[in-house]
Amino acid sequence: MSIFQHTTFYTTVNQLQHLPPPEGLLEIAFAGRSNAGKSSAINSLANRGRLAFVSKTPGRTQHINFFQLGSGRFLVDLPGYGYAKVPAEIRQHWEHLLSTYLQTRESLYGMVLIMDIRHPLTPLDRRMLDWFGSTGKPVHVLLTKADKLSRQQSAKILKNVLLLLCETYPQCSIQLFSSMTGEGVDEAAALLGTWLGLDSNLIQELNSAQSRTKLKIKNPRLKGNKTGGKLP
Ligand SMILES: Nc1nc2c(ncn2[C@@H]2O[C@H](COP(=O)(O)OP(=O)(O)OP(=O)(O)O)[C@@H](O)[C@H]2O)c(=O)[nH]1
Ligand SMILES: [Mg+2]
Repeated sequence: MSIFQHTTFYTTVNQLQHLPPPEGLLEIAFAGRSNAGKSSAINSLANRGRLAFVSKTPGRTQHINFFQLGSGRFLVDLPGYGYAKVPAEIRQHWEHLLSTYLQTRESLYGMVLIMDIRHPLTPLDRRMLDWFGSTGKPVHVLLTKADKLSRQQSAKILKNVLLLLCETYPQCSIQLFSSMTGEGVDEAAALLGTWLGLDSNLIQELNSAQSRTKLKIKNPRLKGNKTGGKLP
């Protein structure tokens, strides 16, 4: 079972002042070019088809979306960058939102940078690494859509990108990933689990808290709920 199995949608934010207060929270942000596969990666980690909104049309995630795991831990889906058809005004707003969030958010533990394996390390990806690199926080790169290339091609790109990253961003790690085939999902989940301090005891706690909630929802007529079907 995925350790992110019980992730649920929490909130969506389009203004810095609406971010949840950071005290006591721990977050991992998913950044990357529009259409690279950020929302799909969150869904794969949570082992859920439709948690984060996925679309063939680039630019679909336009807000900062928070998905909660429980115990103040969150996966955060960021708006994609590099989508040419976005009006300049909105693009500037996103840039400000993203750069400020990535550089100043106290509860942000690390960033998952999603790159389509066929277009790795674009100038905007490097800019993102520059913004975030200054924080000294860890970055984990997922080379997504690995299913689109042969094993040999994927391995070659992985090696090249790793070499380039090592030179400039020593706090980076990298792996192959595919939301389509599930390649690399367990590996990524294990690393991100350690970032969030999800040891086996805590995972068990989160799972049983979730089962209790499910039980409540499945039995709306349980003691204390006289109105029946209406859920909290
Ligand atoms: N073949 C393949 N397709 C993928 C993979 N991951 C995502 N896709 C497809 O790529 C498209 C974009 O995926 P999203 O997850 O919506 O991408 P995003 O980065 O969240 O995009 P924005 O929200 O626009 O920034 C969708 O059609 C997905 O089905 C993958 O690993 N393999
Ligand atoms: Mg998205």
